[in-house]
Amino acid sequence: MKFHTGRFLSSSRHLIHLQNEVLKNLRLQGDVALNKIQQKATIRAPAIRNFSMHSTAQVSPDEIRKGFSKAMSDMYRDEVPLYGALMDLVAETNAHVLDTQPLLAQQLQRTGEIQRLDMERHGAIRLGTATELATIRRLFAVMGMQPVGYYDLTPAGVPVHSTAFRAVHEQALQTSPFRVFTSLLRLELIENPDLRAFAETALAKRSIFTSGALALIEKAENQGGLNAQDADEFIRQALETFRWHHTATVTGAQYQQLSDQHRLIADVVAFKGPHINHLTPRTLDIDQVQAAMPGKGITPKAVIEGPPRRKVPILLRQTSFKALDEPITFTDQHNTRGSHSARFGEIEQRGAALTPKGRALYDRLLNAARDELGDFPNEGNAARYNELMTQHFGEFPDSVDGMREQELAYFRYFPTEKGLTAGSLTSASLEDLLREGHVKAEPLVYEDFLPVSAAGIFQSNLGDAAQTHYGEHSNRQAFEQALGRATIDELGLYAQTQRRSIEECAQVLDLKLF
Ligand code: OOG
Ligand code: NI
Repeated sequence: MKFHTGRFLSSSRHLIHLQNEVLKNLRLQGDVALNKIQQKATIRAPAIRNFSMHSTAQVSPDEIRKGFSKAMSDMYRDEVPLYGALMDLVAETNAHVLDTQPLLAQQLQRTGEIQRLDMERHGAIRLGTATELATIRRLFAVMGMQPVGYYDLTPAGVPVHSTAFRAVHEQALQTSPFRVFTSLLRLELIENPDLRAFAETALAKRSIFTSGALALIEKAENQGGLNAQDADEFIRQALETFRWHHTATVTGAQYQQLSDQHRLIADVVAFKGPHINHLTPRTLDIDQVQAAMPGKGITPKAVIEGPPRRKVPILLRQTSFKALDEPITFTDQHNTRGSHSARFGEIEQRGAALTPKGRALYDRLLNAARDELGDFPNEGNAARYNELMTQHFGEFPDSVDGMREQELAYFRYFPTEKGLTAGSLTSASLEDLLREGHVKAEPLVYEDFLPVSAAGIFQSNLGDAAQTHYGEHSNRQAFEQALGRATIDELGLYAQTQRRSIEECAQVLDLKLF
């Protein structure tokens, strides 16, 4: 491998030097420094972004996303108090984990993840039409979010397919890791032609974006960005699309018909807009939070989705609490008499992104455990499911070295102090550098979602009526046509981040790597 010295690399080299200076100081100051970092991370997230105060220059999409994520969180906390309770519990647990696991705290400092921990959250929405999906793609692009991955949920009886809008570069993710799991309803799966026609008409009538949001999306596209004042206004206008509405757009009987077909269809078709249905904070120990939830009046679902507990976490583990019954007024009622449940709570713990080989192993072990269980995991078989998962995942190496040697995960490489002060290196292989302790490998965090887990989260909120079987196959092409562009392959993104970190190591250590 050969490296070029470019402007980008030399400035990132400077940055890494700075980071390492900071790290050196941190190590000296220990826990005190850690507390400072946490405080700083909290202080840095302002209550309401007000870009107008700064300048007339364009605001970076990453800053707009950061502001939007905060505004969304504030709105959701106001509307769903249990979300606030969950956030507090996660913050408490994370602080405890950082206090009691200094090695983990150091690792999070090295990778910079500690600065994004408090900002970390993902949400989800469900859309009804191709136009809505194409427009939301443009809206998210203003905030530097692109569609990553394609998820087909129909094998699990959920009539949607989805993508995740998120930032794609590690530096952008560092500013704000906000993601939105975005699903498109597959109306073609409604068998009853009258009901399908009704759903199509209802969706065609609604307009889920404010005219202000549409105008600012266009302005951003034409100008290549937004100035401070426009960015503030954009956040306010964009937020409206995700708001909860207490009134439905259909009669009680129509709602019932849609719901009888599939509760998810009613959730999309019967409302003015695609209300955000959850916002998920990231915890450092999901088992601890799961165990503490009942004590806070929150009832979690029976099993944690994703891989079992491990020393080196991989991919994504998630658990949720059931959607709340909320009062709704239908068009033929004057008072609030109906109810609808859509909004729920969820927490996640993120681990290493897996290579195609690692992912194939994960899928094989997960399928084996589920096949042996012979049923969807539920309250009745949860203990057995956990046992089977632990048993089958025994085959998955549970150490950084083991995962590296077998090329099961992606890593980021960081120069160590020893490497920085070594001085006399001229050329080396990555393996040499690792062996000599000049470079350290840290698992690259998984930024995406898992289809089987997503199906489990959907199911836990939909109840038994949702166990429909759809004959149709996955239709990525139709999804991308509706979206107006191809979805990005997440594995390529991880490989690029890994490669950039190796190049930066070579630059900082003034090395030619081979
Ligand atoms: C999305 C469910 C999937 C996740 O984290 O996998 C999800 C939805 O219910 O709309 O949130
Ligand atoms: Ni989620």
